[in-house]
Amino acid sequence: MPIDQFRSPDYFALDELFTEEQKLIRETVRNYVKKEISPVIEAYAQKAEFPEFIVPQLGALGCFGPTIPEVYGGGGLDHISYGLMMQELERGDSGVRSTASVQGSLVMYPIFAYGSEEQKRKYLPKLASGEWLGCFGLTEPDHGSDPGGMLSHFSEEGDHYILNGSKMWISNAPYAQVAVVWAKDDAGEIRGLILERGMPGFTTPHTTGKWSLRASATGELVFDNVPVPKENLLPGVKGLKGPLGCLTKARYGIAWGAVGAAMDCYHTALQYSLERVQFGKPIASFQLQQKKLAEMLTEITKAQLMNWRLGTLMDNGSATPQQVSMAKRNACEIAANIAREARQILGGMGITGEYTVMRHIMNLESVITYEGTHDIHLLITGMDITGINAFK
Ligand code: TGC
Ligand code: FAD
Repeated sequence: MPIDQFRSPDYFALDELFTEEQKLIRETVRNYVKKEISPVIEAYAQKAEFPEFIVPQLGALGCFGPTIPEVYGGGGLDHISYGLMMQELERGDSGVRSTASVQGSLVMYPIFAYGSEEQKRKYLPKLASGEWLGCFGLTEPDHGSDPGGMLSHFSEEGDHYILNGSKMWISNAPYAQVAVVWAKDDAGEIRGLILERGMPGFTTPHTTGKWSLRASATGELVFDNVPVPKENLLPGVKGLKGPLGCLTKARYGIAWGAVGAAMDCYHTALQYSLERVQFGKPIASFQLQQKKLAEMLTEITKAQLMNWRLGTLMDNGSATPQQVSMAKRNACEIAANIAREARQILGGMGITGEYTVMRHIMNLESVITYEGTHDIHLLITGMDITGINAFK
């Protein structure tokens, strides 16, 4: 792959809205991606291998739990900084951002928001540093968009619970030491449990054959009469709002991340179109190619502005989950469209691993589906504006 010479499009001078600290954080993660991720990620994706070496590196960089307070090993940062980190990681590869999203928003966040003080002290620092990798088990074979119907179940037995059931499509699962798992108790209430690798009856089979997110490890979680100590129950939440609250945090990160992938595709297509000569001229001089590039930049700019505003709302505590759904859905849609247009600008070269675009296209097929599908986020917006639930 050519050397990563990414330059960020900033057509509406958004940099003026970021603090010096936010810009420094962005540059640090961008430089990390250029140095450590871009040179090797295509090979990992081609081999469908998880680059395990990134876990301690992302921890050292502060990409795990950037908004969690420092006392628990987090970064104590604002949401714009968190968003910029996710943007830069996904600019490199959606799978790398996925690793960070799951660890920070879906494993550390529920332990921070719903966990006991002992649980926070035991798990958060090791997860923040990347000493431990975590995963989040909500989706089941028969319950994806409708997680409220989950079948995983636990019952009390003496000083512990016995957990049975299974989860599928779980990012990080094959490598995780810790799993935050959502299951129903005897009263049918959804609760969160912290599982650790090595608990009897707990296995994490690897999911193979993916054409998307190939550099991210995906697996199942299988619970066969797993004894879970009672102190591993998250005491602070009951019901579907527990996992959905974590998803709001993670979907926000995806809104920024998908724009990062779009920015990379735009940058690649612009450079290529200026260098590639056909009919005696750079292809950038043809109106059809300029239309593609101009529309890409317009959509990136709109999405950047939406993310920035959403970040400020997250920081003042007034962002709604529905606003997050709109931003996640919009970012995934524009990124998927931009990636496809960029691939066309690259002609035949666009399908090769010489360039990042085809990998982004394939990755975005997962990003547009996980953490709530494109349809589900549209229905969330529809319900918010009409007051009518069209899910059921
Ligand atoms: P519903 O009755 O609407 O809601 C149940 C309770 O939850 C509350 N709530 C939320 N709370 C916080 N944040 C949100 N985003 C929330 N959305 C809803 C709601 O107020 C209610 O609270 P309460 O107090 O009344 O009990 O639930 P429903 O069963 O009708 O389902 C609604 C629906 C379809 C929107 C929801 O279930 C949904 O979002 N489905 C999509 C499932 C999903 O996103 N799964 C993601 C799995 S994890 C994943 O994909 C990780 S990939 C990570 C990576 O690799 O990057
Ligand atoms: P389904 O829910 O079966 O949906 C199939 C289609 O039906 C979709 O187009 C959907 O939009 C549509 N549909 C469903 N309901 C409705 C409705 N009411 N109205 C209109 N259309 C509807 N999950 C985790 O818990 N943890 C993870 O770490 C995780 N990582 C993932 C990693 C990858 C690579 C992938 C692909 C998935 C991951 N997921 C994870 C699962 C992901 O969240 C689900 O795939 C997603 O929520 C959709 O569920 P489903 O695949 O069962 O599709």
